[in-house]
Amino acid sequence: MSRDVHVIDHPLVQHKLTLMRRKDTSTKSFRELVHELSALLAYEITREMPMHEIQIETPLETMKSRVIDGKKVVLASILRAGNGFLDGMLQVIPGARVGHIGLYRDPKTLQAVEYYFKMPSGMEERDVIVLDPMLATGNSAVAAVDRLKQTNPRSIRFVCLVTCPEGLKTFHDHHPDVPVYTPAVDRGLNEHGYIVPGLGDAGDRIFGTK
Ligand code: U5P
Repeated sequence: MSRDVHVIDHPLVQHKLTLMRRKDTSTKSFRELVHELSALLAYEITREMPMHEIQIETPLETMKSRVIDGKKVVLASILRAGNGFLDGMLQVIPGARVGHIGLYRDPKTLQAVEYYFKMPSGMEERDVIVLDPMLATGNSAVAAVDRLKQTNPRSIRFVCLVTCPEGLKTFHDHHPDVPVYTPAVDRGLNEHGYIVPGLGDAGDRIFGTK
């Protein structure tokens, strides 16, 4: 197994992922499930965020109480499937900023090609959570994080729904410092670069485009 991989084994997460994997799950259900699941993932991923104490006043006394450090978190969505994570995560981290990274996968070479990149200002003081439901060959994730690192964020985490050993290896060969959070590490990739058993094309399933 690759370096920094956090497998999120919570029963609610695993149950919802099982429902999403089924081929007879409708677009409507799939979208609802990705929404519910992403809120749970956001909760797990933010578990170790740095905090500091501030002084506040309750109706009875002053006290010191903890808040999250630094500027607002950035949710960096790899278009288009990453957008499926946004609503659920924003429910848990409502103040988060949202960045977009447009990449498509060349069907022949399976290499990621960038067509859009927009992040908030002040990245040096921000923690970034990169969103893509499937870390498959890892090429998109590597390209997205390569590009993100040019903005010098304070930290980067990567979150997906399903990944595989090949994708994790490629990703961590390039970015050993970026932890991956995932509910599932599947068997591998097929000849078209799809994760097996997987759940199919995440973008098509979220947006109903197949
Ligand atoms: N992808 C899927 N399902 C798979 C494999 C890949 O939807 O089983 C899509 C995802 O949308 C993701 C991209 O954005 O391909 C990741 O590809 P890769 O660069 O990791 O191979």
